[in-house]
Amino acid sequence: MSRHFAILGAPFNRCSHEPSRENTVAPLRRCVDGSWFALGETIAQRSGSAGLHVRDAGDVEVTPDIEQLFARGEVSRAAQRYMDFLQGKVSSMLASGEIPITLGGDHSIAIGTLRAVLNDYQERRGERVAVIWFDAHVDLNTQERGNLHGKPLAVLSHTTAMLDWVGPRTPKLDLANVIHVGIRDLMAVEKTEMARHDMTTFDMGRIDQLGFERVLSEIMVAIETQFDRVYISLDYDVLEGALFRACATPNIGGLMPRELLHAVHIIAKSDKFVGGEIVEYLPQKDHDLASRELVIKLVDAMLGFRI
Ligand SMILES: [Mn+2]
Repeated sequence: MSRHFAILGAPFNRCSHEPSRENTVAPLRRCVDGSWFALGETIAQRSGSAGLHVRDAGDVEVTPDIEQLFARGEVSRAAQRYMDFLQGKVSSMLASGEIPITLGGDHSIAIGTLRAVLNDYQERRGERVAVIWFDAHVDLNTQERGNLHGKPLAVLSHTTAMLDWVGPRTPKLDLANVIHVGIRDLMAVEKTEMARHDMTTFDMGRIDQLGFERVLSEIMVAIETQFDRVYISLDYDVLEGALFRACATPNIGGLMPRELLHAVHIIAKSDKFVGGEIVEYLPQKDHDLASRELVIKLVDAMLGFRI
């Protein structure tokens, strides 16, 4: 089976706990001193392997009119406008049969990418999409206050208090289709929501009890038996925060690179894999460049490679 991947940058970091105007994707694309890795080389190396096509689709930029909205303090409208652009870009990739791999950006960008995925697979084809959410947090803050990067699942599932984000034409993500992996930090309001919905959650305590391989095999059985498609939303902060601190919210007690690379590789090799994203990585905090190399390896794992 031939697979066509499109690598898309979504350097939107304006709705995080530590907002920034920096383009966090650009440094991944180019060679830097002190690191062997660059995204461009991975794309060139993998494209043309048997049946595999990979292209760099460039960035969805924060346009001057969005900047103007931010300057006027209209954060919600600015973010909605960006998500509309991003959704349009991902939709056109899906329409041409591509598998989008999006590099954030903070986790709010999942609103744009997943709306495109849900429109195409769930609304148009009537299929059930599993969303594997690797994260230290559940990102289900339903309150008006707080940063958008802590709310993508509240917005996508229409359980948010931010009603202007949800309209009759926005696809609704059923929280029963989300499998959380790596959770270890919850808000009270999120605990309430989790109790209300039938969610599958492998928090770090459960992962340590069961062992990671058993957790991964349970996830794969769920994908095989209950879903038509699978999408990966990967927040960098799922990683062990004592070592991997190149994000706004590092959190100790998380996954190690080997576990995460293994899981992403196994899931992305499934015929049901329709795309993924890696979010929240901040190159300006990545002093030894280890995280840069890991993020590029995670992209490679999404392309189906471990070596
Ligand atoms: Mn997140």
